[in-house]
Amino acid sequence: MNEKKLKCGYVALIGRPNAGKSTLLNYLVGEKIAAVSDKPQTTRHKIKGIVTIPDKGQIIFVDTPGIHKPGYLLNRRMMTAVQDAILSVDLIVLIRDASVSTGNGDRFTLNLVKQSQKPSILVLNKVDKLKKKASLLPLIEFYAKEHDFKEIIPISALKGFQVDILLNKVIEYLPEGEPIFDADELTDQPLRVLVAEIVREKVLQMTKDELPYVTAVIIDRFDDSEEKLVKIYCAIIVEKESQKRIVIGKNGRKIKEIGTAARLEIERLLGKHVYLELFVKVVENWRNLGYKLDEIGITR
Ligand SMILES: Nc1nc2c(ncn2[C@@H]2O[C@H](COP(=O)(O)OP(=O)(O)OP(=O)(O)O)[C@@H](O)[C@H]2O)c(=O)[nH]1
Ligand SMILES: [Mg+2]
Repeated sequence: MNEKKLKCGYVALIGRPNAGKSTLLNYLVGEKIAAVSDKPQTTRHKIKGIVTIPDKGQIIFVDTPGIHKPGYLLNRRMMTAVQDAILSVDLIVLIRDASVSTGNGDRFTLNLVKQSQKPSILVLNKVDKLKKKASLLPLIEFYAKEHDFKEIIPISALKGFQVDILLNKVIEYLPEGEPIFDADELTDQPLRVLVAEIVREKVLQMTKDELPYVTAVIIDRFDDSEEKLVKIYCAIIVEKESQKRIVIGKNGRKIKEIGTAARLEIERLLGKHVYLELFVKVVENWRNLGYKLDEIGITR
């Protein structure tokens, strides 16, 4: 018997805010498990996405918050999550938005990868946005000179372009091992967290300016005691009365819109009818309150 050994390992998805890490995670897993928005700093904690490939092995991807300069305690905890992920994985996938120019944040991010001394793959994302594919060349040259990446792979996480190539390369660099999770397990996120993140994503997608940064979501009650209907009571936290008014909107129109979009997605997730009650609560300065962050699930 000359059977090939199975591979299994952890892979961190790291990069600047908005690079497309969570979009890639969702594509890889084939389900929406991470919130995505066009606002930076969408992801606030580590999210595992599990991909099991029959006869080949299992890859546990760890989506992380986008790397930025932390101001509040919230942001410091987000950056601790990135460091934790880097330390605990077998392979790092650095995701770079190839449609924007290189800045100090990109250099800082690259340095984290270098310092980790872990094998790493560079993914150049959003190639669907590039008018000329040749514009990738200077970027490839820059990164190849800076660091010994195992692979440099252009992809589109949104369209799925070359994601299969990435997946095949990732598994090559993992250690041999038996799967850790069952093949039907897709994430480590409990249902309540998935639900809270759906609501937060809708707030992010449907509001602008400072709202995304100051919004958190807490599930106060999750009642699935009835066979066909799940009742969910959910608090949207903001920092000021003025922000509360924006989330509620004129005649409550905005919060109704957010609630409907969130409910439809939660119903798809749970496969049941959902009664979703949203209310907006002001908690001054919650981003600097350790106990609030613990309650929200951004622990350290
Ligand atoms: N055109 C295009 N847009 C993309 C692609 N990948 C992601 N996006 C968009 O980029 C934005 C940010 O995507 P996210 O997946 O939330 O980015 P992220 O890296 O997880 O961001 P943070 O969680 O804030 O660190 C969203 O509007 C996505 O739809 C891509 O391949 N092509
Ligand atoms: Mg994200």
